[in-house]
Amino acid sequence: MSGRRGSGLENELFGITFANPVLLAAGTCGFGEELSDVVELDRLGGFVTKSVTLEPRGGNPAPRVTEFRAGMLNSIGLANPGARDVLRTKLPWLRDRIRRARVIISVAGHSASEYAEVIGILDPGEGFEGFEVNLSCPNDTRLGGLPFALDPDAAARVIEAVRPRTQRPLIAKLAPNTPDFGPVIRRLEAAGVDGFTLVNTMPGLVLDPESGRPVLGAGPGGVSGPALRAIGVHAVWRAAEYTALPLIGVGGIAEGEDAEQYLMAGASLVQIGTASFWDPRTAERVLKGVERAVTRRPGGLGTLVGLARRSGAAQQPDAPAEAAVENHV
Ligand code: RRO
Repeated sequence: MSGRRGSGLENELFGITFANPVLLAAGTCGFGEELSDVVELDRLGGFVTKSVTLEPRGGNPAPRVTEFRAGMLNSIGLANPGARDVLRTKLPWLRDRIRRARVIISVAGHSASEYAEVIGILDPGEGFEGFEVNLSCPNDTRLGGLPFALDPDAAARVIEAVRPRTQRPLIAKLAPNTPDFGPVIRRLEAAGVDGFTLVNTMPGLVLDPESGRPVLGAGPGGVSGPALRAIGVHAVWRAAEYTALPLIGVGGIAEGEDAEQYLMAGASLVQIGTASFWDPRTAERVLKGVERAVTRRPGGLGTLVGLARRSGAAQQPDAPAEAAVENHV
């Protein structure tokens, strides 16, 4: 069975043991319960919940999702029941029903203090291991401004505000359209994050050719699916130049070899998003592919993680001297 002890797929990161490196991405599996009839969640390394805000949010006007040839565009608008309801109704289900998969709660907000309040409410709950701090939602930017992840000072203020509220791991989710990952990674590391997820969706727009109007009710949205894969792999590869903290790769993974690219670029875990909507068994298929790739290599998962960087192919003329590449396996 995938992920059994000695399978070579186990991975200890942030003080948590993941049975295998394949997780479901935030926003694609609700709070677990919604998917539990179609996906055997405990076969996976884990999953990340929908982002939780302080107050309940109804989300953006329909349609919220549309497909195009290279992927999907969404503008859900952070629809979620709010932190207090998640504590009361979602966490107990996770505590009672999830045995082996590691659960990460995604959190979001409009201000540093809102993130801190959300984490303050959820932290005493049970049934999860850590927080993914969503600093990069393209559809719900900090009031009147950029997503936090595109403003290293603002992003650091969020982590500084939440760090004292929890001892659990904090994983910052970054944006694909970050011009240079160095500044934001350095600031967030100094503020106390434990790792990074790369990447959120890419801002995009699909217009109806007849009317000339945006197809989505909210107008623009976030691009995911195959169109995002090369962008995400590149982001992980770049980020690994700046940090030795664990990286989680997400964007356009549908097959084992897509996940392998992320691992080779320097990710220790991967998340499956859009492809699960098209086939809920995608994550299990990706896991089987990764298992085959790991079995082919005598050193297990450790030989895959960061392989592209160790091969020398990643050497850039502008790579920082202190470039940090470590295997988190
Ligand atoms: O809810 C959304 O519209 C949404 C979020 Br919070 C996010 O982080 N990324 C995305 O593509 N959509």
